[in-house]
Amino acid sequence: MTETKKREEYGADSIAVLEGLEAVRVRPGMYIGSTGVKGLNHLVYEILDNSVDEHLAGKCSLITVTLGKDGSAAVEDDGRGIPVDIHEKGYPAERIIMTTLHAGGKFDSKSYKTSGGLHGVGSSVVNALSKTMTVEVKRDGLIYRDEYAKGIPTVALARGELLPVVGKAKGTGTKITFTPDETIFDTVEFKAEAIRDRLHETAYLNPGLTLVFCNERDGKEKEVFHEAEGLAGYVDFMLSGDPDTVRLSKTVTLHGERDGITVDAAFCYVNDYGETLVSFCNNINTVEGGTHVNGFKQAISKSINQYAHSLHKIKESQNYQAGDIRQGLLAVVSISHPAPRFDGQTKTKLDNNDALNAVSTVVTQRLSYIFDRDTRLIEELLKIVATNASNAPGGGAPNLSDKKFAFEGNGKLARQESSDPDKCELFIVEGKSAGGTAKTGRDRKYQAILPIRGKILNVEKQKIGRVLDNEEIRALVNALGCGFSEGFGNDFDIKKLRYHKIIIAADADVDGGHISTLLLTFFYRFLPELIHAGKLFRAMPPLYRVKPKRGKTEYLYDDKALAEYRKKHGTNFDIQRYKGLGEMDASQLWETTMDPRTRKLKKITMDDVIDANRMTSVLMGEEVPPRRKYIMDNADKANLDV
Ligand code: 28G
Repeated sequence: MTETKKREEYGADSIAVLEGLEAVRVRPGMYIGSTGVKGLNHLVYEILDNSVDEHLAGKCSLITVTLGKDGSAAVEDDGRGIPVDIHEKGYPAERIIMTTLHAGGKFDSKSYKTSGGLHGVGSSVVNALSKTMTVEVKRDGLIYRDEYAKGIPTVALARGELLPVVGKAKGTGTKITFTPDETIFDTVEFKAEAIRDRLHETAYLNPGLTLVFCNERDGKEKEVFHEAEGLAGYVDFMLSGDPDTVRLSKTVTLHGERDGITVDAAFCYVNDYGETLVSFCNNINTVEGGTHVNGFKQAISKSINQYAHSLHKIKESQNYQAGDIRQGLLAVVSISHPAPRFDGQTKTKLDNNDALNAVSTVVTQRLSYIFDRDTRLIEELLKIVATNASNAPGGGAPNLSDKKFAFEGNGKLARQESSDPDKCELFIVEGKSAGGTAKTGRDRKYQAILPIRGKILNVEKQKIGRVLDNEEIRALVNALGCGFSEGFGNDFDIKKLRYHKIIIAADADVDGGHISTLLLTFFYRFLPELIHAGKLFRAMPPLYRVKPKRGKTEYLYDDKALAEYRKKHGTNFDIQRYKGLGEMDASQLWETTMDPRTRKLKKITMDDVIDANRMTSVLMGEEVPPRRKYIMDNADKANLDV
C-alpha cells in the first residue's frame, strides 16, 4: 500500500494516528525501554497488563499467555471484551484503542500508567512494533476479528462499518496475538522463563486470578498459576526456595485502605541477616522501594516498640533500633494507588508522599488489631527482636550506624591523587600479585587500587555485624566514602561517593568468579544504589595476546575475536593465553585492562537483576545459591560499555 493510499483510506483523523505509531517505531526505546530481549518481553507485559486491569475491574478471572512455535505471543482473557461498537470517530472502539498512542513514552517521563482503569494503554505501542497483530473480541455471542501490520489496519472498513464476525462466541473476552517486528528488535525470541515468572508473580499479587502459561516452543506442559494465599503465599514461596533459610515466626498478613490507597502486606521473620523487602505499586515491582516501603518500615518499627513497652520487654526510655527490628524480616508490600509517580534510576521508586502516610497508618492500625488478638504472635516477634538486639555488635540495643564509623584506616588501598569523583576510578583487584602490578601500572592521578585477597565473606548469610568485621569489606566501604544502606538506619549518601566508576577486576577462573560474585552480592545487598546509578563495572581483560612474525602485538578479548584473527593470519603468529591478571606486567595490564582509551568494561546493571528478581526465589537461593549464580550470569550478560 502506498503512503497516499494509506492516508486516503484512513481519513484525516488517521494521519495523526499513523504519525503517532511511526514515532513509536522511530524511537521504540522510549516506549518499551529497549529493543533487546527485555524490551521484547515488555510487549507481552503491556498486553498482559490490560488483561490484569480487566481483572482489577472485577471482570476477568482467567488469563492465558501462549508463546507460539511461529514466534508469536498470544494473550487471552475472559473479560468483557474490548468494545467494538462504532466510536465517535466512525470506527470501532477497538480500532481506536489499538492505533491511538496514549500519553508519552513511559520510559521517557514520569507518566506511568496506573493499572486499573486505563485499558488499552500500551497495546497501540505493541501494535506499532509488531509485524502482525490480530485482535479477537468475544461479545454479544459473536467473535469479531481485526488485523494489523506494523500498527496499520489490514482489514478495510468503511466509516461506520462493524468489524468482521468470524464465528459464534460462548462468553466474552479478548485475545490478542502478535508477532514482533524483527526489523525493530535485536532478537525476536521471547525469554520464556521471565514471562513465566512474571505470570507466577502476578498470580501472587492477584489471588483471585488464574494465569496459564503455554510455551508451544519447548513443547512443555502448560503451567497454571493460581495463588489463593496471595502475598502470604508469596512470602512462603520465597522461603521455600532456600533450604538455608528457616522461618522464625508465622506469616502475618494485613489489608486495609486509606485515602483511596489500598494496602496489602505479608511478613515473617527468618534466620537471615538484614531484611528482604519486595514491594509493588499497582502490580509494578518497585525495585528501588519508595514511600510505601518507608511507610511500612516506620509502622513495623513503631508497632514493635509500642508493644515492647506496653508488654514491659524494654524500659520506657529505651527503643529497639531499626537494625534489631529489620534483621530477618521477610516482607512483601503491595499497594494500589490512583495516581502513582515513579522516580529513581530505573523509575521503580514510588514517590507519592500520601503512600507513606497511608501505608504507615494502615499497617500500624492493622497490627494493633492483630497483636491485641494474638498475644502469642507479638510475644514471638518481640523475642526475635530481643535476640537480634542482644546479638548485635556491642550487645543491648545498639545503633548500627555508630559502629560503621568506627572503622580503622584503609590499610591496603592505594589512593589516587585527585579528589574529583567525576574523574576517579576505584579498581578492586583480586589477588596479591595482580594488585601490586595494578598499583604500578595505573594512572596514579585518577585510579585507586584496592587489592582483595582470599575469599571475602559471603554476605548472604552473615549477620550484619560480622560483615562489617571483615577487613576487606571495611577497606572497601572506607574507600567508597558513601556509607551504605541498611534499609532502616540508612545513612548512605551517593554524593559522598569518591569514584564515578567502581571496577571489579578478577580473573576469569573459578576463584575470580567466586570473589566477584561475592562482591556483587555485597553491592546488591548493601549498596544497590550504586548498581542503579550505573557505577559498578567489570573489567574485561583480554584472553589472548597475539603477535604475527612481522607486525604488531594485539590483544583479543574473546574466542570469536581469536577465530577471526586466525582467518586473517592462519597459523603464522605467536599466541599467549592469559589465565589471570597476574600474568601481565604493569604496562600490559595498563594497556589492556586499565587505560580508559583501550580497555573494555562491562557495566553491571540492575536491569538484569530486576528481570529475574521478579521471582525473588532466584535471589533467595536454591541448591546452588542462585542469587550468586544469577548475579554472576548477569554480570557476564551485561552490556559492553567500552
Ligand atoms: C487479551 C489481551 C489483552 C481488555 C477490556 C474491556 C473493556 C475495555 C479492555 O474498555 C475502553 C474506556 C473506559 C469504558 C470496558 C469492556 C467496559 C465495558 C471494557 C485486553 C471503556 C476500554 N466493556 N478488556 N478495554 N473503556 N483486555 N486484554 O486488552 O470506559 S482491554
